[in-house]
Amino acid sequence: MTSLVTHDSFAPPRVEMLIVGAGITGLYQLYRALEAGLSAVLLEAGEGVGGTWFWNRYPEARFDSESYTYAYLFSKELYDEWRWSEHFAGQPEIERYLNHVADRFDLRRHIRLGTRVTSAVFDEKSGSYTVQVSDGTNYQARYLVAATGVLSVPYYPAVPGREDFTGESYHTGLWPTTPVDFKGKRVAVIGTGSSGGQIIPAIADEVASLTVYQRSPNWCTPLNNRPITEEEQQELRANFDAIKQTLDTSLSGFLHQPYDRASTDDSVEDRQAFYEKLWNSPGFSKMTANYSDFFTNPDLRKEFSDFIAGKIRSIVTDPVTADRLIPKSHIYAQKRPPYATGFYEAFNKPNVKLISLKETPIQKVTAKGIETEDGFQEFDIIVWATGFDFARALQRMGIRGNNGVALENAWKDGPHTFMGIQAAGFPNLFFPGGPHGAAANNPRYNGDQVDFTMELLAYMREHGHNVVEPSRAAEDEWSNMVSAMAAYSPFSPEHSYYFGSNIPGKPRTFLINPAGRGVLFDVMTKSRSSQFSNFTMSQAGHDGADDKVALRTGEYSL
Ligand code: NA7
Repeated sequence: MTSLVTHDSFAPPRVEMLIVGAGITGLYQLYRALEAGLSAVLLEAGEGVGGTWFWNRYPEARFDSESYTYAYLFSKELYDEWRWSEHFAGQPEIERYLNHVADRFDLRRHIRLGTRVTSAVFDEKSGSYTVQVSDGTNYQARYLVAATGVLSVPYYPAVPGREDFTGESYHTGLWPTTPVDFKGKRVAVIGTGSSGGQIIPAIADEVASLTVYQRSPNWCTPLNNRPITEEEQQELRANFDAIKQTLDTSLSGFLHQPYDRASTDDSVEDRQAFYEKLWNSPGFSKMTANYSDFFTNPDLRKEFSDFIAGKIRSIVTDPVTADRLIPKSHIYAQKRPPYATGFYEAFNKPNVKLISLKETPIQKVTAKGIETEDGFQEFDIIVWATGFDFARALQRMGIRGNNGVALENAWKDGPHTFMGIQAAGFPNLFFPGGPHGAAANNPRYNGDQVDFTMELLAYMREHGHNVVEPSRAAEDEWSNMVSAMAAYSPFSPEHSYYFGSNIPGKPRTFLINPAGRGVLFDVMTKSRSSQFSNFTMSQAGHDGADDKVALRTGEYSL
């Protein structure tokens, strides 16, 4: 086994790149680091690889981007040999895929599972991070890549008595690896976002009773999933180059073709027929292949919302329940919409009941169940499908940059970044897939960020640099762009977790890239062609050992 990291009784393990998080972005980063000849270790808190697709293993957790557009494109061999069974794969298949990738590219020996970072402090003299982890190991890392994701810190609302419940209690984002037996149980699901939208219809048939506690309804539309036929499998393989080209350049990172007509080009009747077509189309195409003025015309989004309201009324037989399931305070795309299968139909089952928390708020959770203003109900299982503290993971890792400044303090009013890749004052820290990043099909954006980082590091190596951070001017320009363009985003500061609106006390600031992939590409191109002039680079003194020398002489075996 190759020795990649130094380790003796005096020196901490030294590594050129330490990656945190074995999700889709972290695994890709590890692959690219090793390909470039860097010594690299990946630390993952979970007991398996997969990130989001390890933790969110609740029934019916699945992609709502097409499987082959969410998966890796860096290896044609990998693409050819992996046959996704469905257009939108379920969690078990996704987890198998990511494990296959870890094995296929011999990544596993660089991965430490069950290992959580507790602090990462930058040392200006050596130009490296000292990273402490939960098992007591202290790593010395030249580059620290936090591939910690944006939907990785589960949020539990502060409901009185939540911890008093003596039955089984689960958060969808922290689902156990041992199966949960729902059969014949009295179950409560709290939350009707994407996770609630998936788990509710999945368990409705087997439970004795299912009570859904909904605070705000969502514009949930059908995922329209189906198996990939043999003919489609062959097409997917035959068209790899064209598919890759589209996905590498598409502004949304999807294969969906934008529609070339504006809503004003069509009559009211034609628009209704078009909405019907969209209703039956896969996943996100309801947004990405909608009329060309979809994102700029709230009247159109209102009309599309009314169309969906009509669908809800036509599916849900009880008119009171149907009305409760129709959003009144936001229109389509002001919040990230869920795509699910059989969500509204589930409320027609005799054992499924909807409680509107707007009408009857939860008063407390007790040892046996949930009490609302309307009365008390006993449960065997409570499922918290209550979402995440978006992009929070990065700030709770104990990162300190220049002059010992904590990232948590530097970002107390919200993240400041350059391209969602780096922050001024935090040299050699990269956070692909973090705040100010992806705004549509995430892995495509996150991959752009990893690729750019590797180009930057290659340039530095060529020019004798080993410390890099963006200039304040570049960071300000990007962060000001994020704030200014947020006003043009369809997402609403009052309703969308992209503004942190779901977490009490969280600063209301836009957390993704509102200008999309086009602007990201432009800024990257300009940066490259100016020899990365919007970054400050330097060569830190070595603390007695060159990384490469350490690499060759190290005893620590992976
Ligand atoms: P979401 O989309 O943030 O949904 C969380 C749900 O939990 C949503 O319905 C919330 O209602 C509800 N919630 C939050 N706090 C409370 C309290 N205090 N009481 C009752 N209900 C509450 O998270 P998901 O896990 O479903 O999806 C996250 C992402 O995963 C999704 O966007 C995709 O990218 C995949 P609210 O709307 O805030 O009133």
